[in-house]
Amino acid sequence: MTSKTKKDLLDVKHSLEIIEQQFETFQILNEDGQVVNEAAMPELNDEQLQELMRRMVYTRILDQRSISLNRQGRLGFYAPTAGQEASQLASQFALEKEDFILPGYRDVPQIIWHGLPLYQAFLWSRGHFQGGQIPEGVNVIAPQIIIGAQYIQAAGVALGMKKRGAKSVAIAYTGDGGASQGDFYEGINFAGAFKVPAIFIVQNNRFAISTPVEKQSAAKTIAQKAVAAGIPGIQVDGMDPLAVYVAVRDARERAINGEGPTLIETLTYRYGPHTMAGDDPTRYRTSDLDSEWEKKDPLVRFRKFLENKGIWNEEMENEVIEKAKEDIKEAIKKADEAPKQKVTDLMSVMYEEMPAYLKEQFEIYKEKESN
Ligand SMILES: Cc1ncc(C[n+]2csc(CCOP(=O)(O)OP(=O)(O)O)c2C)c(N)n1
Ligand SMILES: [Mg+2]
Repeated sequence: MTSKTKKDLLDVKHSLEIIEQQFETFQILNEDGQVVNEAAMPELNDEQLQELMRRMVYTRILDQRSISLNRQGRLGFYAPTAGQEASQLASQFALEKEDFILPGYRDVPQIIWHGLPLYQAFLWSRGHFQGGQIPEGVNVIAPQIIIGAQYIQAAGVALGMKKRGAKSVAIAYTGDGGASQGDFYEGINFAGAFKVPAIFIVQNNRFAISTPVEKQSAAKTIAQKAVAAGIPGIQVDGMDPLAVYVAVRDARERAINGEGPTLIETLTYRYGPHTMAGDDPTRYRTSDLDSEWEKKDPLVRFRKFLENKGIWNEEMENEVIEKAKEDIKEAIKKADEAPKQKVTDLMSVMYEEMPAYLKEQFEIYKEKESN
């Protein structure tokens, strides 16, 4: 037996380095749309691959239209999504309808593709209560504004699923900034301890508003934070839809098989501002960094991949673009038709049983509103 010297035992820096080296970025499609990891290719047929592309193209248009609707004053809160399509849509694509999504404010596309009608997403943006009334059978909650809070809620939802013996998962999304929050650690720790079927996604778009990820944490990767919780963690090329899909599909399988939660860090980038509330990305990002990431664009690389396979062309893409524009026009019209929101609406949808002090106020507002 070789006995370790005191120096070896205390070489904690080396131990950290060994852990960090384990977290290499998982990729299947490179920037040119070439398969660089054949062994990891998912079993998706042509129709499924086309559907994933359709969703990404559609969502890019939705982003462009939402920005312009916001500028016209026809939408309220909006957090741009362009650049993050692979990270958002390929992860949702790996889910089943019975899975439950707990999104952050930038994750509206995932809940739309999980079944939330578009006009309700627009109403949510306007702060209208009907935007938060999720239809029966659509397993999502309204996007969380409190950074990281949905991680704790996801651990709870997943615990509920486990207790019921359901074959489904809870999936929560946050950002790199979210991974610096207490709720992040509590959520993954609890989920690990109770071995619940949860998937925790961190979309690392390199910035929490203006704060670069290097200033948020000394950790080399966010994926390695899984080690402290005793759960698997993986860092994925978040601009590669196939890699994101496989990572989430695998995590889902483990969760369903009773093997507990997974933390997935997707390396991605938001092309636009943090939100439409007025931040100016040129104050905290260089144009060099922007163009470095634009070269990794998920739509460009997936389009190349599909075109090389002969299953995508300009006509198909234009069809999706037209459909998106039409849907958006209709949805915004429907959102406009929603009744003007009253204070009493907010009160009556909040509680099943209204507390006495609110009942009093409710009567006062009802009186006011009837005038
Ligand atoms: C608990 C809490 N603290 C601060 C804020 C203000 N805030 C809103 S967005 C944001 C940055 C979050 O960045 P990140 O998690 O990286 O997500 P991204 O916006 O990049 O998708 C902050 C600090 C908040 N909403 N909640
Ligand atoms: Mg971020």
